[in-house]
Amino acid sequence: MVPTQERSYRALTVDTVRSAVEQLQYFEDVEQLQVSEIGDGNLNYVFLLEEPATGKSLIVKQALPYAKVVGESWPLTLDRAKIEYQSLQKAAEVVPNLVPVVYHHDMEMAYTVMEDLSSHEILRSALINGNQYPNLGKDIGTYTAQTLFHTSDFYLHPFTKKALVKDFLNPELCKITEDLVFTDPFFDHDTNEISDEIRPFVTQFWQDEELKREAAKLKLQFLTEAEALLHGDLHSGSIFVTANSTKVIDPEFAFVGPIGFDLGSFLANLLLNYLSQEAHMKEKADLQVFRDFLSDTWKQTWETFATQFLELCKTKGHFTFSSIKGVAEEFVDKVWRDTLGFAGCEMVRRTIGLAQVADLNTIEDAPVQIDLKQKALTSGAALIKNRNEIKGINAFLSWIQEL
Ligand code: SR1
Ligand code: MG
Repeated sequence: MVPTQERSYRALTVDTVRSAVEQLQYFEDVEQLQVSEIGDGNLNYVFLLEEPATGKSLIVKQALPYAKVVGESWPLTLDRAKIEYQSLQKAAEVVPNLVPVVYHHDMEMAYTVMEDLSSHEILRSALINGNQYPNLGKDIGTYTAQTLFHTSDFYLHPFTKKALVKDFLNPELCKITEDLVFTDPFFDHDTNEISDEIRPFVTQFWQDEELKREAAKLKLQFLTEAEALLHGDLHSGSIFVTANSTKVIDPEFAFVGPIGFDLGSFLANLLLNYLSQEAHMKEKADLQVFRDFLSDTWKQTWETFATQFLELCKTKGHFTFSSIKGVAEEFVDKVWRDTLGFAGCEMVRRTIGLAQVADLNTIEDAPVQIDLKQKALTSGAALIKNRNEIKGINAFLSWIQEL
């Protein structure tokens, strides 16, 4: 039997995408829409549909049956579009102001119609340009605390929790992370992208047995610890910002996993930007101010997450032991250690693995870029190996000063 997906799926084009919004009766005249494909991610098509007469606009995001970043030789499940849609819906139950509004999802065609966030900027480019967002830490701390608590065993009935695990198995996208984050960058694998100039350093890096042992432990945690429904890919390319708005997008890697993975992904991308600013910021005084902003952002993220998560355990928790002193607190301490370790893995993968970051790769001065990539690898490895020794946010902020 032909699976439903294959029976009716067609890739949309700028000419056919109007059909995706016709039935919504959102626009006055779909024939008058201006359409452009604006996707710059690794996996999907993203169409922007604009109606000049009314000033209205929408986004149609469609999954392709392969990974766009590599091409048709890397087939990839269309199920990820449904996972993303369901994950956005779940997040909207608890943080509606921190995710885009979703108008429609078509399972067979694997597309979702959602709010146009063109008024926002992607956080990665905004940070590279040196822009500051005072609410960012509080918003990401709130997003993580609320989405993760409400999908964890601290809140859900065990039957509901297990149904959630089943609904969000997402094996193919998890496998991408298992390979690209937790395996390939620690070995000489052909998915890695390593220039000749940095290869001798990386070859040494791969000799570190302790690093590999600790990375293996983190990989096993990712494979086995079903703590809460994660975003699954919370880097600075998955966050849209304005001066007073933050929107988390793109949760197609969502699955029930270890909470520290979301926080660690966010932290790693702040740290990569922190390092890269040595090249992007021309004035030393500006560099210090901007790095202080990044450190403050992480402090606010962590403190907001920890405070809200513990408060939720106290006020809304259904886990019998939550009322016992220290149970929730020790869990949050464990999340802290995991966050540092996962951040280290994400730093390593974004430096030498597949899908690297513009923060480092747009540095034009080659020796400076190599030097900063080496620093990123060393810092990532230090986080992986020392995650149990950096105890708490203040110790971490001192550690950053040494970078
Ligand atoms: C083949 S997908 C490569 C990367 O893009 C996504 O953003 C994820 O981070 C994934 O690992
Ligand atoms: Mg993405």
